[in-house]
Formats: sequence, C-alpha cells, structure tokens
Amino acid sequence: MARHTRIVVLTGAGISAESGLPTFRDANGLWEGHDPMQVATPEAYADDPDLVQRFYDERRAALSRVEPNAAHRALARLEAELGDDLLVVTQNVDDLHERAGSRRVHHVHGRLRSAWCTTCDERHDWSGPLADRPPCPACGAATLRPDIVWFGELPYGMDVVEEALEHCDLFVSIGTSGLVYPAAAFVHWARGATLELNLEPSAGATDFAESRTGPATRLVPAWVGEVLTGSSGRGRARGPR
Ligand code: BJW
Ligand code: ZN
Repeated sequence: MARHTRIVVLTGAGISAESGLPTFRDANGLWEGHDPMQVATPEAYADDPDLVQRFYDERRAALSRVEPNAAHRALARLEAELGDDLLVVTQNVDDLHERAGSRRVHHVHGRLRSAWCTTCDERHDWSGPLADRPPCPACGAATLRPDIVWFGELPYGMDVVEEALEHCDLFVSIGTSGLVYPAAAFVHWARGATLELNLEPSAGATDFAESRTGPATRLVPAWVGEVLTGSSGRGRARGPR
C-alpha cells in the first residue's frame, strides 16, 4: 500500500440500501404518499411539524432493525489501516458507519440519533420519538427538532471537509446520486485522483476520472482490498477534461 495516501470517502444513501434503508430517489420512495424531498425541508416543518417529526421518528426507529453491511465494514477496515489518513464524509443520517467500527465519520447532513433544541441550541443524543414533544433535557422547552440539515440550511463542518479535500490524494464517492449540493461539488474541490462507485452512473459520473458500477457490498470491499494490497485501482489521477 502506498504510504501517505490520504483518502476522503463521500457516502450517500446507496451504501445503506443493502442494509434495508431506502434511498431518497428510488422508484417507490413515497412515504405516506409524500415525496421525502418535500418532507425534508424547513417549510414542511413550519407547515406541519407533526408530519415531519413522524417521518424522522419512523426512520430513527428503523435504525434498530438494520445492520451495517459489507461496504460499511470494508471502510472500517480501511480506517483501521490508514488511521487519520482516511476521512469518511457521509450525507447519511444513519449510524451504520459508526456501528461498523468507523470512528472518523463526518455527518454533513446531521444524525437521526441527535435532537436539537431550537430554544437553547443544545444538541442531545436521542433514540426515542420526538413527535410527542418531550422537554429538552437542558432547558425544559418542548422545542426539540431532528438534528438534520434540510434544504436551504448549512451543512455541518464544511471547513473540515474543504480542508480534507484540498489535501487528499484520492476522493471516492459511494452510492450518491450527485444531485444535492454542496456534496455534488466535492469532486471539483478534491485535489487528487477521483473514483465513483455506484449502482449506476450518477448525475456527475463524468466528473470522475474513474467510475465503477455495481452494488456497494461488492464494489467497496473489492476497492478496499486493492488499496490494502497496493494493487491498481486507487482511482486514476485526474486527467484533462
Ligand atoms: C447504490 C445502491 C447500491 C442505490 N450500491 N449504490 C440550484 C442549484 C444548485 C444548488 C441548489 C439549487 N437550489 C438549491 C440548491 C442547494 C440545495 C440543493 O442541492 N438542491 C438540489 C435539489 C438542487 N442544497 C442545500 O440546500 C444544502 N445546503 C446548502 O447548499 O447550503 C448553502 C451552502 C452550503 C455550503 C457552502 C455554502 C453554502 C442542504 C442540503 C440538505 C440535504 N438534505 C437531505 C435530507 C436530510 C437528510 C435526511 O432526511 O436523511 O439529505 S436531501 C437528501 O439528499 C438527503 C441526502 O443526504 C441527500 C443526497 O441523497 P443521496 O444520498 O445521494 O441519495 P439518492 O437517493 O439521491 O441517491 C442514491 C444513490 O445510490 C443513487 O445514485 C443510486 O444509484 C445509488 N444506489 N443502491 C451502490 N446497492
Ligand atoms: Zn433546550
């Protein structure tokens, strides 16, 4: 394995699909007749907070019924070898990377298992429902909302992501449609080689130097194996566009 290889991995809903969590934009993606993209907005929360809370309560509850898959576990294995030279940036709000053993995981769109009090601005680890309006453990106000980044809100820790992308040798995007910004632009911010792993080519597939198609549970362990054995396939260097 090449020494001093710094890798940034971006993951999206596709990496958790084979664990049983639905992606956002797949064919039968309606929730109680609503498009999830319409529910995951500050406007929807202002109009119908109960509906939005139930949407996230159900997804938080679903986490205890699913397990990390071979793709999550392969990334944890890679971190065990690379340590600080690997950063997983995830758009996912599930906790499957952590449960697979990854520690360097940065959730740009927040976490289902966190609640944010809009009165005192504290965040609390949270595993139960929020629709029944529990009091904030810090200030007592019944103003806890899902700690999730909705459209129009600022993703978390973009400074950390920018810094990592500026200094990486390889950027790998796994299971994301490339339709939501700023994550869709990370491939342009990355300094090194670029590689996409997806079930089918994403909207931005041609922006990557190399793109491989197939299920994450097959592609990710295979790619991690290549990195760990030092064989080819760490993602080709970016060529002229
Ligand atoms: C498999 C697989 C298998 C399946 N194996 N692969 C006009 C132009 C440009 C930008 C904008 C615009 N108008 C507004 C914007 C900005 C907006 C945006 O991007 N809108 C677009 C719709 C155009 N973005 C924002 O508002 C963001 N904030 C922002 O921009 O702030 C300003 C700013 C930022 C930074 C610097 C300066 C200023 C916030 C975005 C928040 C997104 N929130 C959501 C919901 C909350 C989380 C939740 O409820 O879970 O995040 S939306 C939803 O999309 C969710 C996801 O994280 C995100 C990405 O989806 P993802 O993961 O890609 O899933 P899918 O379903 O789309 O794709 C699945 C993929 O997996 C597919 O490709 C499949 O092929 C693949 N797949 N099975 C491998 N087995
Ligand atoms: Zn509070």
